[in-house]
Amino acid sequence: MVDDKLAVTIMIAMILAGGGKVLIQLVQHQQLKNGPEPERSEEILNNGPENDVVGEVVEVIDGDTINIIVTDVNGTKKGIWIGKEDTVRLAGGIDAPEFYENGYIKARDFLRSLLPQGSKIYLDLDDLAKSKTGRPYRDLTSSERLVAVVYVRVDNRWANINAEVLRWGQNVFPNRDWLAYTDIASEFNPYKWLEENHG
Ligand SMILES: [Ca+2]
Ligand SMILES: [Ca+2]
Repeated sequence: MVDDKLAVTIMIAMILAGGGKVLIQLVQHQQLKNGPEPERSEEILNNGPENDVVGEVVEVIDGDTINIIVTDVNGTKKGIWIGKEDTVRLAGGIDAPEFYENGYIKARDFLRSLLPQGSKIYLDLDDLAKSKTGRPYRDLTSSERLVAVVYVRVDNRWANINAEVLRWGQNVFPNRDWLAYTDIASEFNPYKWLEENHG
């Protein structure tokens, strides 16, 4: 009873302080930590694709990397925390241009147009990805970014952002090798994304 009152007081204080949705979710998450497994959100239960993580776009870094804030995680996926920022690398071996390469700005801006700041996104984590230190779903760089297919809901359909980037890239910069990392283990097949009528 006392704990409940305290939690409510903290939440009200945070709302008053303009702490925002994420902090409230953090508090709620803390409360659940010692209790039973929290119920999954509607999006994760009622999935189209495999929704392992729900999040919001904080920033598009370049044509294949984004920063997100995690708002929900499928409980079986370890090492990802609600309320924390994480970096996501588009899975499937996709490689957009680096800042010193031709097409960098255009590729970055294309991804920004698909994922404006605050966009709600759904991640299908790459179950075969593993960092050098053994963390699952993460890439081989020292920043150990999450590797995933990013989905957004457009009306009633799921848009696969990885597929959109790959198709756009091959179309606009056909001389670039957009699939530079297909030798790294992945559960996804990017060549399928290039087939006609892929959703
Ligand atoms: Ca790149
Ligand atoms: Ca997966």
